Amino acid sequence: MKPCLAALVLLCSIPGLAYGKCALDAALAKNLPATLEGSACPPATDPKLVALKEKVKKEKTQQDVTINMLQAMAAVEAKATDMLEAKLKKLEVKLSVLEGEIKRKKAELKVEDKTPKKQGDASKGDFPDCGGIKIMDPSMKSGQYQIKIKGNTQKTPVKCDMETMGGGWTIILGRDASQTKVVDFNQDLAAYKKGFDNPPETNFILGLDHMTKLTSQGKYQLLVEMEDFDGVKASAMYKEFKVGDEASKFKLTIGEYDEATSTAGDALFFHNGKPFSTKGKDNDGNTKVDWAVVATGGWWYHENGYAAHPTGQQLDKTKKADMEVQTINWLPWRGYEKLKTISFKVRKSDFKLVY
Ligand SMILES: [Ca+2]
Repeated sequence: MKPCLAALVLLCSIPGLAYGKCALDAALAKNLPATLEGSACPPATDPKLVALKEKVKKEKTQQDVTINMLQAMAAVEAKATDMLEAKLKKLEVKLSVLEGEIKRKKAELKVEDKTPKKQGDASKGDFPDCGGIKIMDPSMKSGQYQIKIKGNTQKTPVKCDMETMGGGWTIILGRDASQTKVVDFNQDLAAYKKGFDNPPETNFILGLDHMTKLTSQGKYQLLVEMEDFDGVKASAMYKEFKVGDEASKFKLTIGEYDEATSTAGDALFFHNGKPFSTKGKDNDGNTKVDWAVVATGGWWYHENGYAAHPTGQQLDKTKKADMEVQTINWLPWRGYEKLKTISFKVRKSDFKLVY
């Protein structure tokens, strides 16, 4: 027996391992130049063969990703249609309710609120979130503050939005692709647990551990704001946002999308109930695609990828990613077209300013 044939027989006798490999080699060898033709078992280290195999593997991954991208887009479009139909029905009811609402609000304004202001010192981190600081002193401006999240021994530096819709928003994620300082969001679970770019500037995420504790302090609503590269803005409001603990793989809970105040379309329904995935922690439920690796971010990836992707690469207008699933996106609004900015802000549902 020729040495090569002997090696082939030996390799192919290992069940489930060598047979597929040899069969693939043989199939690939058919497309190779004449020098390799007829070889029963071409050497595995042949650079042409290795490159070919790599190419086939890459094309397969790209194919899987494309199929999933289309499925995600279809789900988003179906949801948008459903929502439009529901909206039409709701509008009629709303119209009749509005009059009563206006009367009620007018009456409320006349009643003086006797609730005492909360006492404390914002500079000492006496408050559990930005809403607490704003309620204590409504004159507080947007910027960096220290908060003391229940269950944490340390204070946490956070960025607060003290203006939008009454203010009091704790910003848990911020992206701005136009910034020259680039922050890498392709990080592992340890980094996402802790959060990065602290204290927060423009491209940052509050740690998952902090998100878990923060959103356990009460019921929180979520405001997502975004802007494209033409300066057009959109937003999405959700009535609930909650992050589970590490045992639940930081499971995401997303409440009802608030159509009345939102313009960007609902993307987060797609991620509701999903665990968090990062490189090294593939929890997306898709056995063929490792979405955190393919999309180069950490996120509550769905088995078909994502409908929202604020943790994509920080790419300015002129720059391109290797794959379009690697950018900052909000599918119902701009599809896979990359966005310039996006931010996620949370505030207690019962937030109310006391003047
Ligand atoms: Ca996967």
